Amino acid sequence: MGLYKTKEKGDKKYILVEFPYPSGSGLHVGHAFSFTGADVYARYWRMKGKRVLFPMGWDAFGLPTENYAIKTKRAPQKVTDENTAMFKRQMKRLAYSFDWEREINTTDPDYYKWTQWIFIQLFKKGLAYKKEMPINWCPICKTGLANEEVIDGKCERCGAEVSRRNMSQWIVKITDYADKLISGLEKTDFIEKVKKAQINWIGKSEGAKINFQLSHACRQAGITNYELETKNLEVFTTRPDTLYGATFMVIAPEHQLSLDLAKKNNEIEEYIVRSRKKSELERTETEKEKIGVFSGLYAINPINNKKIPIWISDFVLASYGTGAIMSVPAHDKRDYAFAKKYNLPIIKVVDDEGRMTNSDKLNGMMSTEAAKEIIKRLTEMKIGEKTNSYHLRDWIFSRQHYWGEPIPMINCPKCGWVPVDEKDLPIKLPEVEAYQPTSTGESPLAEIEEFVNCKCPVCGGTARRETDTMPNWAGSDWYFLAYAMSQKLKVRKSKSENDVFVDIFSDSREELKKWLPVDVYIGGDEHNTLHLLYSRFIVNFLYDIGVVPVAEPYDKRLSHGVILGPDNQRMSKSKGNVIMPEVVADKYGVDVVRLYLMFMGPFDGTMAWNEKTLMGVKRFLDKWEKFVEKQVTSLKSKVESGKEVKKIINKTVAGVSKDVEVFSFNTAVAKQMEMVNKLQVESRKSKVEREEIEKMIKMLAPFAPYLAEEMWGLLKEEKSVHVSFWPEVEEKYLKEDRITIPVAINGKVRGQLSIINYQLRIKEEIVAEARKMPQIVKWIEGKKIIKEIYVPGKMINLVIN
Ligand code: ANZ
Ligand code: ZN
Repeated sequence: MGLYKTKEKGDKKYILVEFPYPSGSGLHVGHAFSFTGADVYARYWRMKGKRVLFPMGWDAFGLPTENYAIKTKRAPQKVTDENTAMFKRQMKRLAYSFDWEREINTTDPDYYKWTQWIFIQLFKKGLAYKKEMPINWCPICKTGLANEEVIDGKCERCGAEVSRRNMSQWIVKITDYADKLISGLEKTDFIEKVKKAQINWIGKSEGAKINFQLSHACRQAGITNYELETKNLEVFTTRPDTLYGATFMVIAPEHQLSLDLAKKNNEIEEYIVRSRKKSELERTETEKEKIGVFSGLYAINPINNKKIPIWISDFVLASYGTGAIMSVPAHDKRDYAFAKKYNLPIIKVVDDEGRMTNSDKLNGMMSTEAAKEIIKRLTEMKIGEKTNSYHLRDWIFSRQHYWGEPIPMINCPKCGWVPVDEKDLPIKLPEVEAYQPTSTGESPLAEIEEFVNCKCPVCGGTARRETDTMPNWAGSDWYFLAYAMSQKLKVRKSKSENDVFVDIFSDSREELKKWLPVDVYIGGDEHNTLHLLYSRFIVNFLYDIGVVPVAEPYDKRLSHGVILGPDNQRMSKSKGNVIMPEVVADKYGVDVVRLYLMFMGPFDGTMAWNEKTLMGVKRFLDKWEKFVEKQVTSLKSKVESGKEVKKIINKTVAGVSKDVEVFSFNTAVAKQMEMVNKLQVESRKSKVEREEIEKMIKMLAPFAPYLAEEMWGLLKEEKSVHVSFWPEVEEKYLKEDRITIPVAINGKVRGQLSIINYQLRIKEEIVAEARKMPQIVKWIEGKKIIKEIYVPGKMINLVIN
């Protein structure tokens, strides 16, 4: 018992694998694949004497459980409890060596108390604010939908066309951390693909802001009576060098100027209404035809004082840059399409050599230089400056759903939005009768008066509680911190509810220092953008407010591969090609499942399930067992292995160690297969001594823990093989073998070839080396080689005519 409890001493190794969403259908083979890889890795380092932290928990808030609860009228917490119990049983069955004492669950109030606490800290630092934002709205279900619930623009539940609707939402200002989230990557050891995913998602563009004055002339032309809030138009451009080519401007339909104009202009108003229905993706697709309306206004291009028309079109997004652009149709595809459609002038300002043209005094200058020059001039005139823009958006943090963490905020008529007093955390989810959102799109919490009505923590007056809950990402933002602090979380739990508030983070300072950062984080490609970014942001933030000792939570990030069904298709219930690891384990045993998963291909590969290979793995385990059993029984008298046996085993230990350390589990298994084959031949001549048998068993232990333990038992060891130490490699057996063999032409010896490790090499390689020897080249040059004979380790004979 307690074999895998986290040790207190030694070098730390924090091995994290993404915690699952405990769905009703149980652990699937994708889980089993990544968990087995992580488990082999954890077991290996534990045997190497490291202080390994290898925890597991449940990311259990979210829609599938809520939808199931709505359908079956059961409490989501009950459903979650059942599902986690099933997952846990299945994980234990598959022999994953998690430290269950550190298990956490995001839906446990003692856990989400801290998810709420983190939100309050964000609010206190000005990083959470409330704002009207469009949400997906299903007019039939009368409910807001998460993006995941919108499939091809339709409601996942009823199939109705989803529209957009404005609702007041909590927004978290992740954009304040855009630069840090890019530069912080330098401190990490993520694989390149993951770093790229992070950088692309943040999408930093370097460019300039330029201010265009609205033309007075145009305002006199009949529209002066409009009370325009905007007197000038600021744009963001990545190409300030093309300013001479800006022949018109385009503003987003949601831009303040568009909204002002719409008050008096039906055409514009209609256009805005139509655009609202479209998704951003639809709006920005380059292939789609660009349609717009003329605003009736003109602006002045500050570089040449030319009057240019201002158009309204939805290919310009309100949420990026300034929501307005200067259009340079000669150098931008979308602008070009728009100019063609509406017959607007196109002026080329950079030639094919990258030199300026049609740009007055800048003509002939390289465009990169011109960009600097233009920014300099605009800055002097105080109408522009160098700036960056980020595609990353602030994070919409509100969900109008039941099954999530209540956002711990209170709206007071006198004080506005104020956070819940920290002493009152957690704000627990109240029990409700029905779990679907209300007809106004609010969460069902809005209908529970006892929940909603509260006292303002600042002035004591009557106030109303926020009824939105947090997004699914919130609980997984900091769970790896919770594992490290789990003992403290538990202590809190055992204390009475109205206990004084104790800041668990400062209470766990030592634990956090002891374990962070996570050394290796294993997860799926699908989480390489959002989850990784959100959790990195939260930890960066917690670091800034002095709560955690590191800014970057993860050192290495690794993505595991995907397992397809036997038909080479993605597994899905509808295709009927789903493999359940538990079912396979029932049939062939846990060790076979584990070893097969590790052997089937590279850890980051995409592989189809293959019953034949699985049977091959099973045969190997049988062979391995028979071999080891036989050797153990012949151990009665003291035996000593021959040198060849020692060489084979020590080389395998060296190879397997290296492979496991770089997550090359399939080759680590292949090496053990090859080892048994060689030993079967060798053992006819020589015995295998106890020490070497131990090595074999230990090497298999991380992969096939049951069989290894059983064979270990035959050796009458007192303690489990799983607390033994990983075998040492005896270097002397790793030395390269070098032999010299004669090379003959038509039977006559013409030279001597020296070969390294001949046992490990194939005929073709060795013959190729012989053919390159100068003494041999002079005999075979221009001749045809009819036959190549190689007697392994003995000689080569080339037959020519
Ligand atoms: C003039 C120009 C000339 C531009 C040229 C590009 C090429 P990225 O790289 O994505 O940052 N833009 C700016 N704000 C926009 C918005 N809210 N919606 C749609 N487009 C917007 O793109 C920046 C470029 O996209 C900006 O530079 C602007 O067009 C456009 F030859 O300005 B450019
Ligand atoms: Zn108040």
